[in-house]
Amino acid sequence: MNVGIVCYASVGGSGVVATELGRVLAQRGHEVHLISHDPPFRWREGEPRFFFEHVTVPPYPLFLEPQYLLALVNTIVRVARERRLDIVHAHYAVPHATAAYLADQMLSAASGPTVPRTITTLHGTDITLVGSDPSYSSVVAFSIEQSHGVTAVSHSLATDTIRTLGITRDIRVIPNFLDVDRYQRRPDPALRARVRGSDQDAAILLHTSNFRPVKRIGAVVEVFAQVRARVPAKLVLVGDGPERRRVERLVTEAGLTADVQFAGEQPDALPWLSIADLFLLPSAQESFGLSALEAMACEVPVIASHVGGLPEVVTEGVTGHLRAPEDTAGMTSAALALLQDPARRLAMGRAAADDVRRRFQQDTVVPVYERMYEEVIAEG
Ligand code: GMT
Repeated sequence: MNVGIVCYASVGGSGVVATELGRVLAQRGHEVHLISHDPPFRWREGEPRFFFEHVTVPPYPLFLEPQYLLALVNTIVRVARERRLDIVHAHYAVPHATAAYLADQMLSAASGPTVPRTITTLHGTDITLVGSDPSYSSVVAFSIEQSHGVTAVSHSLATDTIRTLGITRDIRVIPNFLDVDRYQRRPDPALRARVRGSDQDAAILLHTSNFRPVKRIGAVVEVFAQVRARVPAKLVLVGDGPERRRVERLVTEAGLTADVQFAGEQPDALPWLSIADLFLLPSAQESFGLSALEAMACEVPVIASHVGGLPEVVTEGVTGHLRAPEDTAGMTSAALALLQDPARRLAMGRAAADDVRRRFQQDTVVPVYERMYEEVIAEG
């Protein structure tokens, strides 16, 4: 098949999933065109059958706001015609599902080769935060209804979409996935020793995200401060984003600067995940929690919020612990119990990696997307 994948290029779960899906589809023999405003950060030039199509938004002094949607629709139509796309797969509904719908209308109206079928994958904030905002909700709901196929990354997100946007069509749940041959714990004693510094007995707690308010990094620091009061520990914060300065201030005010390291945005989180003893994700909302899945694959038990799709990823007491988002005391107790029982923590880490292999590996999940493409093409 010839597949156009529309996604965001910025560091964020939906762009990562879209790019990895494209990569695996290309490896499986399909021709894949990633359509975005910049090369997605996981995309590399030169991989066979895996191309990047740039959306150019020309500036014009009259426009105070860039006309991204129009440029995107135009690019989808161009790529569909030039590359004879069979599928346009929009990742993140806002505004990609709308762009796919408009492109479909244009291509259907013109006589020409077969018109690609459209699929929208819902990732989370496109529904829970952005898409359900009254400023967008009508057009987002309409565009989702008009897609020839719709998927959501968790049952929780599918339910939220039906509840908040009143969607009536079938939403298929296809979970996020990982390349488990790559995502494995790869111990790096030098990095671990460097993070521990003068405290070589310290446990390492880790959080990775794009530092947005929904991630509640203040709660990460709070849990860490309470853990640190009881056992030697270090906290590594991987990523960057709007909350960074505020979190830096919190760390300074709590007198924790010697024990908290800001690692910044990392092209590869694997070395950091591989030195961690626990992963913290106390988000206010999380439709799936790809970062938790990455931690699990690296044998790191997850302490997270019991929200959204996280209970579909983390199994309470088996691969991690889930508490109400505001229950930082509960998260602290769960973290301390694991740190004070290394055998249990290690067993939980191994169970987590096994679970990722069993339920979330790319060789199992990507064929489900492939079958869905075939189905929507057959229905066309
Ligand atoms: O949450 C983010 O920071 C980014 C966001 C995105 O769309 O890029 O993530 C959402 O999609 C990810 C991939 O499907 C999910 O793993 C995240 O849970 C989801 N984020 C939220 O629901 C807050």
